[in-house]
Amino acid sequence: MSEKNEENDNLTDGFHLVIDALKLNEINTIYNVPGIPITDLGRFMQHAGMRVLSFRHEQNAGYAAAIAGYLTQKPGVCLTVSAPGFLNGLTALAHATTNCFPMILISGSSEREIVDLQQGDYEEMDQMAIAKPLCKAAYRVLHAEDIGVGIARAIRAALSGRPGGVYLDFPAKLFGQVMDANIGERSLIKVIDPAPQQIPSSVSIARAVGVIKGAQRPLIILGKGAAYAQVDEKIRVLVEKSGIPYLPMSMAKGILPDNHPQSASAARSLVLKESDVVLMIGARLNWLLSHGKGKAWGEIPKKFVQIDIEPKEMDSNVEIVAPVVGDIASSVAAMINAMGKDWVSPPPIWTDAVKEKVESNVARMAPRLQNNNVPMDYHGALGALRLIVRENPDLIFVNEGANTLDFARSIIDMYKPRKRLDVGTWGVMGVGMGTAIAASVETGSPVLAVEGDSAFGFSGMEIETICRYNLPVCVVVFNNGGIYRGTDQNLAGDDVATTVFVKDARYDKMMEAFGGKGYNAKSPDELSQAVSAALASGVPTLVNAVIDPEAGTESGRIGNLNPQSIVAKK
Ligand code: OXT
Ligand code: ADP
Ligand code: MG
Repeated sequence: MSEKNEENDNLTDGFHLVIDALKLNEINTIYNVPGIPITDLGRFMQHAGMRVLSFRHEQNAGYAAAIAGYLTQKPGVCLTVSAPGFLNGLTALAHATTNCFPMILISGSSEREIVDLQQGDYEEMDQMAIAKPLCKAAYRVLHAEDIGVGIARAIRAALSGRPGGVYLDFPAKLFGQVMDANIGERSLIKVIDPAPQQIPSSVSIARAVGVIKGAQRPLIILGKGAAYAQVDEKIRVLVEKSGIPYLPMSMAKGILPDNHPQSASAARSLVLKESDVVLMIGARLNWLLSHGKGKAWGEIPKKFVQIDIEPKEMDSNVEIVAPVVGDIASSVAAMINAMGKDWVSPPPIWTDAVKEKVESNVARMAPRLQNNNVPMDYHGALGALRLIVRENPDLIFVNEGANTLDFARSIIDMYKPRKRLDVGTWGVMGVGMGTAIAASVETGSPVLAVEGDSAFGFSGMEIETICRYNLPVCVVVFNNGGIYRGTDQNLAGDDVATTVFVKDARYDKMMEAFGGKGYNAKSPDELSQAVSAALASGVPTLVNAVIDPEAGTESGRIGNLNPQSIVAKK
């Protein structure tokens, strides 16, 4: 049991029951911003040996919790105060749910009696009603004896089936409620088997293998669900045994090393267009895959096979001819079995065509990555970082921005699973520092966060948090002076254009303000030296990488999603 006042040894209260319930379920790290009514909870948690990381803004604490869930397969917990703190954390809860990351947002709240009568309590808000549509499940606990149940339900809801975000509402009064310590202890629940195996039916496996066997130009797409599942070896065996080219989605890069001979990353357009059978593993046919139809997928009719734990995902955009509903570990193992000993690899005419395209795209890009231009362009800067990541395959690469994101995704090869963490399904700017902090805290690995200057601004104040906990995080700000570019002009007034920032800003000085090390890099060589020194130092660092303000394009590679105005074209 956690520490309590000795005089009240036979009593416990809401504060301590929350702590004991979390610890019983091996949740020992909390991402929070303190305040009424949860300040003491954080203090008691620290007393009880939990790691409580305090952030400067709840949204960043929430993004940290979300990615912690992804990395550990345990729900990451974000703890906030009521109404405004809760709302600040809510974006991250929705982000976790959207990305299928297990997370629990615990928020203190005002008194029910006053909230429900709308009598204007301190930070009054019906938080649970607001959270409900944005998460997998939402629960409120009113009585201390129900804390164990509330936390158990939250853990199970976050982890079982398709993982996601859960909201737990703890009204202020709950924390002070007192009860007999023994009864309290007995009320706690250790969740047994929170993410049970979901074995796919043998019929579905036979159907899936049959469809793939008949393919002339098969393709495997690996998504971040496959990375989350932590069955990297099984996936390697499936891919290699099948002989089928595979395309990793952004955060699935590294499940197999990006230099794997079957990787079709550098032939993305070709394999989407030319394939005839596509096996999706833990990836959804959402906007990132053009919904499985249209120009990106070309003229050749496709047959989609999909492995996913969520039955409702099937047929969400196009027909899935062979749905395999099951967890990835069980499904991939069953597929390998069903492929048998005499599996024949796809025709070389297909695999050779993919390889040729990969080689020609890689060769075309190679010289651009070696340029030492000043000011730097994206290729020169990322060409330098690419080598550093290759030499340090264990570092975690955090990435956000538009051009900074899109160029890095294709240029920086990943060699190990779950090492690339980025903006996810929604393309959210602001995940950067929370993600970097949690990645460091949860894994102990060094972190390299490559950030557009706009993207960095969303969570930049958390570099104080990075310094406070002395985390080995190196932030590289790709400073092109704006969103997409730093060259836009407002032709109609004195204000600068909407996408443009202060010129020649020195983000490295921000890091120095909090005791970290700052570097300013104007060329790829300087960038390489700065990042190498920064990583070697093992302390918080920030490199201001001066990027040509003209180098980017509007919205990076997704400019096609911008609506066009006929009026503006006049
Ligand atoms: O096959 P083809 O020929 O097509 O070529 C492909 C690959 O085969 C090839 N390739 C390679 N070639 C050679 N070698 C190698 N190794 C190799 N690997 C691949 O390269 C191409 C491209 O490959 P890729 O990337 O796989 O393919 P593609 O077609 O790009 O993939 C499609 C997608 C959709 C899967 C992919 O594009 C993708 O994942 N996109 C994600 C995009 C995304 O999420 N963007 C972020 C949002 S943008 C925008 O919304 C921004 N905002 C608004 C905003 C947001 N987002 N959030 C919030 C809270 N508020 C506001 C803002 C404010 S971005 C932004 C800030 C931007 O400014 P910054 O300063 O931060 O950043 P800068 O732009 O740098 O200034
Ligand atoms: P990406 O963006 O990389 O394509 P998505 O987030 O769209 O990936 O898809 C991930 C998918 O993985 C979701 O549909 C989710 O239900 C599924 N998933 C997550 N974990 C598992 C698992 N253990 N077994 C099977 N499917 C899973
Ligand atoms: Mg920028």
